[in-house]
Amino acid sequence: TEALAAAMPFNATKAAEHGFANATQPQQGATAEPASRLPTASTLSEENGTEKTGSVAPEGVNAAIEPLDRVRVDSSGQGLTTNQGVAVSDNQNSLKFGLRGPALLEDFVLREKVTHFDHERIPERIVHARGSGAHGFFECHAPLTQYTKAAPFKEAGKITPVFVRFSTVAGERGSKDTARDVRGFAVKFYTDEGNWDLVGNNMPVFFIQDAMKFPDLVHAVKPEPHHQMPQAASAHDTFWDFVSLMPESTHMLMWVMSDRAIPRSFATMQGFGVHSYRFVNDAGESVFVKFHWNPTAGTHSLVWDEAVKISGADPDYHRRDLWERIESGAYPEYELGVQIFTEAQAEQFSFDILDATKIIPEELIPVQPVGRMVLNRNPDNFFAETEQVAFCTAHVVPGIDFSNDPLLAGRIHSYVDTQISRLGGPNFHEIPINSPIAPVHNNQRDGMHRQAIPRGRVAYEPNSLAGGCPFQAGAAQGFVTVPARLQAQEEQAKVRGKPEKFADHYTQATLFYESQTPAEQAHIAAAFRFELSKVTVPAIRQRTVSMLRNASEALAKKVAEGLGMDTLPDAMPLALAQPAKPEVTVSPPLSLMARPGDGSIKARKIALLVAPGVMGESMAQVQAALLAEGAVPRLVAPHIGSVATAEGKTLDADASLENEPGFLFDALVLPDGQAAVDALAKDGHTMEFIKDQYRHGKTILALGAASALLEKAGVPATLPDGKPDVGLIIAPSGSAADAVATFIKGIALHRHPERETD
Ligand code: HDE
Repeated sequence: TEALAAAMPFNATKAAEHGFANATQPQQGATAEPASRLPTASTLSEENGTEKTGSVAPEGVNAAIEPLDRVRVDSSGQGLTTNQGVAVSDNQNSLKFGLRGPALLEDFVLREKVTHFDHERIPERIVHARGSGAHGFFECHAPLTQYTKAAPFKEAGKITPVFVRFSTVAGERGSKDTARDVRGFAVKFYTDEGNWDLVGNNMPVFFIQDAMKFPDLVHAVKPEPHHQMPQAASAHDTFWDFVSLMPESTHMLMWVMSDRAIPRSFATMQGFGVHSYRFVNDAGESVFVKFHWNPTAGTHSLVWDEAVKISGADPDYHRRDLWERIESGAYPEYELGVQIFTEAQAEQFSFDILDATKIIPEELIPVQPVGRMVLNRNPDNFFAETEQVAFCTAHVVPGIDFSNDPLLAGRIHSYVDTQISRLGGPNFHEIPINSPIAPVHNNQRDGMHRQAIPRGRVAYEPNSLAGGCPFQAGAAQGFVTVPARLQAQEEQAKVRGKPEKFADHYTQATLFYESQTPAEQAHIAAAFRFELSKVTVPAIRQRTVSMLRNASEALAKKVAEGLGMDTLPDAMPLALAQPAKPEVTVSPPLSLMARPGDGSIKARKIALLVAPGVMGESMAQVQAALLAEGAVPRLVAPHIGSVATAEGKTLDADASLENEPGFLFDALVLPDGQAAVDALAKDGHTMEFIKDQYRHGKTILALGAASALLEKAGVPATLPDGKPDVGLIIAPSGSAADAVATFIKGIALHRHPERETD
């Protein structure tokens, strides 16, 4: 029927995959399938959106989803079949010769099932194996056509669908989310002029300057080859051996030892394109550009003790957070900013813009907001989408071009190459999550897993037999590489080497460290101390400290003290004796504190401790106020299930003190009601809960009788310097409704580092 044909635009003979197998045997004169049997367009995110949890993905906003509909399988109400569409009568027993007899080779149902199973795994990514993905859209603020003809920036309000994958770098596919590591921030824009992949990280610089060193870096950070330890960690000999012999890594080490390496959420970290790219406009004029993603929720990280504990209690912490934010309608959102500069400006900088170990301070070239990205839809299937998505720096569209950054050059090769082995051949672009929404027409043919069925006898160009099609698009439509600038005569020889400014390895490491708040500086020192304490070879520790002396004497001293070194080793000799004077020596936006966010507490997880005898009314007031702000309050009790309140009602506890410990929450409410307080005071978990919340700088609201719990846990009433602690709110009985407003403001500050003493 027409309705059926419309629902299966690509291949009507594959109806079973579309979830309505009966349609393969249409009855004479049959009418359209009932609507309930047609493939559903909704994902879990849509189905689970409720009034309570928030809105659902706006209809029609994501054009990249429609092509995926073609391959969506919805088995509800369907019978089981083989891959050939043959109905399976018995999915419990293999075919045997008699009940106790041998299994038979002819059992194609069993063999197909097991053979498929045997091949279910594909090689994991050599780096960035652990990742989580989401669909969304990019919306352009204003036309950027003065600089670029790239499709997403053509007009105000233009929507381009995206798929984003966040990842850690070093760990394997099943490793913990909260490892100290760089985070990948890869965005696939399905533009109407082809796919553009902006494959970035959550830090704007990198360890090395030249692709030649990438395999060495990765071999050094991965688990050591003889015993495969440690997993998802840089705290081991080979990593520090390598980086301490590569002083160009000093700047990146500052970032990785900072709280940036342990984000609270993918929704609260920045993203960066890292390299200088080019924008190209219609006239073929080009400028350089650096890309920045800034989270609307602000930047917010964990503290190390918290990250370590979370990795045990919830290794999927970031994946779960991303999923739950989207399911509840608290969509992660980021502003895209660009730093635009010319070749002439670049020549004046004290650093080389082709060097990926350098940033361009925002004071020098401001970051202009150009659009926003919203992640509003969870994938239907992790493997089909998040695992099979293939990002490539080589995927650019007209209007975007490369710079000569030698690290980028290596990447342009590597990503396509790695997909060929990871996804089993050259046709990975046909996997639904990778296929562009722009039409694809060329003379490439065959290869493993080919999906398209090209028609006709012509697979070459020029041709006359197909009227010259597909024809060359020409310079007006097609991608035209920006002609490289002519270089000075002496630079034109083939060389293996680097420009001189690449040899300044420390100026920007100093800039980063000097731009941090005291608490952040303390965390950096603690991270170096932690990592180097795991290094077993003293010479490697020494060499690292001698390298750090060139970036910051103060930091080197703190780290040396932390390692029990009596004297500081000599500073490492400089590769460039007199580095150029930097334009900027302190850059406040480099601190995470510079981006507090929009003040919202959406998706924050807040523990409301309860026990029998709790004053239920006051808890209900706090709970309602938090829900109204889009936060996620959870009632945590000595055990799950019902809890009797002082008012003779019951509450239903969502979690127990044991299965959801304190460090999994952003804030804490302690209950009023003497009996509840007495019961909680007896439970060792309560004390751990409160201590962790306090130590990790979380906002705590103690209602009425609960102040006794604070005392028992040894929580001081004021900060170490005697000043009031704004993150600690003690509300007398009956004042919960008033206190909750202060509590919410405290949570919006993310954390209270001024408490830290350890
Ligand atoms: Fe990657 N990188 N990389 N990288 N990278 C990969 O590609 C590589 C670099 C980044 O979620 C691989 O599909 C080389 C910088 C992200 O699927 C591989 C060099 C930056 C992801 C590869 C670099 C990145 C990858 C592994 C130095 C930040 C995950 C699997 C020349 C700007 C993408 C894959 C995803 C993944 C190579 C350096 C970011 C092997 C050779 C710098 C976010 O191709």
